[in-house]
Amino acid sequence: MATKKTTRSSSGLVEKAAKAKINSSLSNEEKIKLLEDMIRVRRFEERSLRSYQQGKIGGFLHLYIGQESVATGSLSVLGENDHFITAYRDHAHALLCGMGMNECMAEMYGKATGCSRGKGGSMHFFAPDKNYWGGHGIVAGQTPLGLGLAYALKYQEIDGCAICYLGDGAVNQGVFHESLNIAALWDIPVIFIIENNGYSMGTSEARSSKFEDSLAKRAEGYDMKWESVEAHHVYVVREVTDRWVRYAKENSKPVLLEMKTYRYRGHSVADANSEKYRTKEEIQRYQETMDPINVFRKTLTDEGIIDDEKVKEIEKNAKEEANAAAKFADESDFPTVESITEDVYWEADNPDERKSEGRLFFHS
Ligand SMILES: Cc1ncc(C[n+]2csc(CCOP(=O)(O)OP(=O)(O)O)c2C)c(N)n1
Ligand SMILES: [Mg+2]
Repeated sequence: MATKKTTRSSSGLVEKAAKAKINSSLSNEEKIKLLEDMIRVRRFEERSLRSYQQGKIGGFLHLYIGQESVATGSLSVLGENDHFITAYRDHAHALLCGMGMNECMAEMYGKATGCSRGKGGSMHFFAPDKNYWGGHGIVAGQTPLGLGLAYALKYQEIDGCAICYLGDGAVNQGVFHESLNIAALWDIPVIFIIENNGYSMGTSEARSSKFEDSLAKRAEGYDMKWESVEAHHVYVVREVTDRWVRYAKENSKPVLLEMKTYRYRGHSVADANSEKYRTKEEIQRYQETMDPINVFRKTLTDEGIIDDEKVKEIEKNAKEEANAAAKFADESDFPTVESITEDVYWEADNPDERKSEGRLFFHS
């Protein structure tokens, strides 16, 4: 059975997406909120970069700057029974599902007030109460977990789906293909979204992946639907995600989507070569013509919904909120040495309910 869905490029795409009900039904306030969401994410990350440079944040810091339309658009169409999971480039997803800047910034500072009590850092933001299952450092490690989230929903006969985000570099991992196979074989309502920013760690998509037309086309080998889009405009991301979320839920089927996007910064802030494996001009071209915030700001200006004054106000609030979060993180305490084994194993925290045998820690 043919399951092909062709790659769609940007011409006419935005106009069509704007007319789709999921977007045309938005109020002016809701549209402004989408812009505000993207600006908040960017200002938060810029502030975290400053803290990193000041030596306040250790470990890794992978910035999402340039990709904001993808998480903002796709998460904005999810319902209360829909769950999601991503890799280590996880800050945007956290803020967009309602996590606060304070708990996120404090996590990066390694403080006890952080969302993972300072034990996870930038790559391990979690909020299961908001259906956000992290924040994972092993490339493609989140793909069988995303599959499992959707499996659990199906098993419990809950009308929901799971979105599993992954990078373009993750598509060559064996476990991703195992996940696609089971998802298709067992009709699991999981939507894999490849956030294709063109690069993995120090190498380009073209140098590391063999594909024809689109990375998502690999879904055909699993008799699975797929679609590939230019994802710089938040309306496009919303239209595509909404359509496939409905398909996944109504038919209990998996989907593989590719959202073409771009990251301005290095792979992590430790990547000193981010202008060596690509040209400065390439980065500049994206910033000037496809920046998700500028692109959407222009749309809202053309629609007569927003003016410079309002944007200034949003920018100011976002910066102040991010600065306040850095202050909060700075003033918070580090976790105590005694708490080092807490929040690692559920059974260690709940010894009376423990059912397994053996040692939970090497030295206990
Ligand atoms: C299994 C595994 N192999 C290698 C690494 C090192 N590593 C971290 S990120 C990365 C590149 C992934 O790139 P991509 O999937 O495109 O995601 P992006 O960083 O662009 O968001 C690599 C190789 C890892 N974390 N896990
Ligand atoms: Mg990538």
